[in-house]
Amino acid sequence: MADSATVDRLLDRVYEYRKDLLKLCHRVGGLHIGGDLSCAEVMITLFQYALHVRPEDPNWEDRDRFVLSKGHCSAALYLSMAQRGYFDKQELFDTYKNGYETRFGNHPCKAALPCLDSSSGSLGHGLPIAVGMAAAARIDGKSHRVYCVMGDGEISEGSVWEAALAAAGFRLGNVVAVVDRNRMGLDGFTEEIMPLDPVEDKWRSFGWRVVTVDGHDLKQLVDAIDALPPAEDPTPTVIVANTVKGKGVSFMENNPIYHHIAIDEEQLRQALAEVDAAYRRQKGGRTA
Ligand SMILES: Cc1ncc(C[n+]2csc(CCOP(=O)(O)OP(=O)(O)O)c2C)c(N)n1
Repeated sequence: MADSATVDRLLDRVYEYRKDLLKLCHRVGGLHIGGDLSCAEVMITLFQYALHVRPEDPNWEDRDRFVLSKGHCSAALYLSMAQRGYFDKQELFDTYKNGYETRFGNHPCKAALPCLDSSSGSLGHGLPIAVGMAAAARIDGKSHRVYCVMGDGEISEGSVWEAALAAAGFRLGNVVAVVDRNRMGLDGFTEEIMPLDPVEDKWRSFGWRVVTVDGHDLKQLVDAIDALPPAEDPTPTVIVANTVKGKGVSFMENNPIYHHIAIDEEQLRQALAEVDAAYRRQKGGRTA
């Protein structure tokens, strides 16, 4: 069971993440802000609680692996990694570019940033990569886990389901997938574009263990991590995290315009004020 000190620590990290994300979006002239905001609690729980890694030794061979399959949300990854100590946040703010000229491009590139476990950006490839890593761990007799975060629009890619089949078929309980179930893709709602419900039944029928959580509830996320079976288990796990695209900023929530966009000074001010107020409410609620 998640203890309140852990949840409180993660809450502070999520607050910092949301503020940094909004400032970065304003500064660099556009991010995939909606999907970066929806996966905030998922990313912070993974990077601040779940992942056994050594940022000072990023190639440590027994580390857990992490693949951000929804690679368009690179800012989510960079900010989570900066908080964990992989690199300096200031460098990210100074050099992030919509391109590949820096270590911090708008899709993660391992050639530019070797501390990543994988490049990503072309949707539908992250889970196949993660399954390959997990199969390699089995062959090498290693007991680390491989985590993979996907978008829900993304899972309409056929390659996701080939990988799902393989993970169960090869008995890879060392795979933990998280679906950021914000119910939106690039320009609309998943259930109108390519219906996924009942999404849990689909994963179950592919032989996966399925856990459904409120993806903005840190306690539920921590409990889901704590309840993972040992990596040696034969059954892969998927955590379906029900989230809201644009979470935390009223004018962004469930609004397809905010899939990828820049924000001006006034929008930044309003967004930061809302994030601030929500944080104070949550903190007050926790200490009352
Ligand atoms: C193979 C592929 N097709 C199309 C795109 C363009 N694209 C970028 S983001 C996106 C929508 C993704 O939706 P979802 O997976 O739900 O991500 P989220 O809503 O969490 O941002 C699309 C279609 C892509 N990156 N890769």
